[in-house]
Amino acid sequence: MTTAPERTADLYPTRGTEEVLIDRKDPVVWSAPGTPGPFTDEDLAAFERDGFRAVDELITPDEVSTYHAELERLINDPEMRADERSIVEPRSREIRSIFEVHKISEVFARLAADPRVVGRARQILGSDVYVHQSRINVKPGFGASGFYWHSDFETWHAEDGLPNMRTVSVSIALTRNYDTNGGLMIMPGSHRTFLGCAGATPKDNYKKSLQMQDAGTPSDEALTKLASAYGIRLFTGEAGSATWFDCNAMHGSGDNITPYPRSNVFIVFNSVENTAVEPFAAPVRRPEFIGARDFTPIG
Ligand SMILES: O=C(O)CCC(=O)C(=O)O
Ligand SMILES: [Fe+2]
Repeated sequence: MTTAPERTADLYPTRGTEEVLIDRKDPVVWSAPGTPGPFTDEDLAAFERDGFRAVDELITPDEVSTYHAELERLINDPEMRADERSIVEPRSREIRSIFEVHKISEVFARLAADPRVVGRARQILGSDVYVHQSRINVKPGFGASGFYWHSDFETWHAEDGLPNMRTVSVSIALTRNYDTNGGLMIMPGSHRTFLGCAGATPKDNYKKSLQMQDAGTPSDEALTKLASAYGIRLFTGEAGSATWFDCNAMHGSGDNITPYPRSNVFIVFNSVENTAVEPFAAPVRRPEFIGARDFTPIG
């Protein structure tokens, strides 16, 4: 008797002919209440409800100086500029993002493995975790472009093959995030609805999408519906503050036309019980510096 090869069911179809809204099929907080860690039960309940949780001083001002100096070193390093993991602004040609900073830099590796960081990720995901992606988003002043509305999970599912919503991001501010310099906006509660996007994924989509998102972009109608239902929250905070957000939260950020850079480091943790399979809606996998295939637990 022959058996068909094992396939992971696709709980979240996307990139088809039509845009679809589907209820979330996965828990938001995967650990049992009372699981020890830096988050309190109240924090976890708020995360479950809103799809995010802000932490005022995740790292100290001294640590901010260290990490910010490392960011400056990386973006001013000519070798880094030539590296495929650096993404430049289409207009100014300044560095916009550097991927895989936890592999490039020992300093950022330490941050990704810090118990204040991994401990929270473990509490949310209810298991050991590994880094699916890390990046610094520099957002220099005077015209850095924003990130159009998206759900990270939509892309990670379609293009990187993450099966379930068991992934969480932390954005740690390394400069002050004002209400004017392109801070992160999230629709609270939007993490409960999956927006399957219309349109097939072109090959090598990632090259374009890292500068400007196209495939995987929600329609105006869907965004209007979600914003009317959930509202929009803007995150501000001192350097050292952090925002934890669910992989399916609808989020984005505007351009930064102020003189004040908005530089954050993002670390994405995935559960070791949700490792990547083949992409669900893309012809090829993205490179590993964007979607990791090394599932070694961190911390
Ligand atoms: O840096 C931002 O404002 C948002 C970035 C983001 O959503 C992402 O990197 O997926
Ligand atoms: Fe995102």
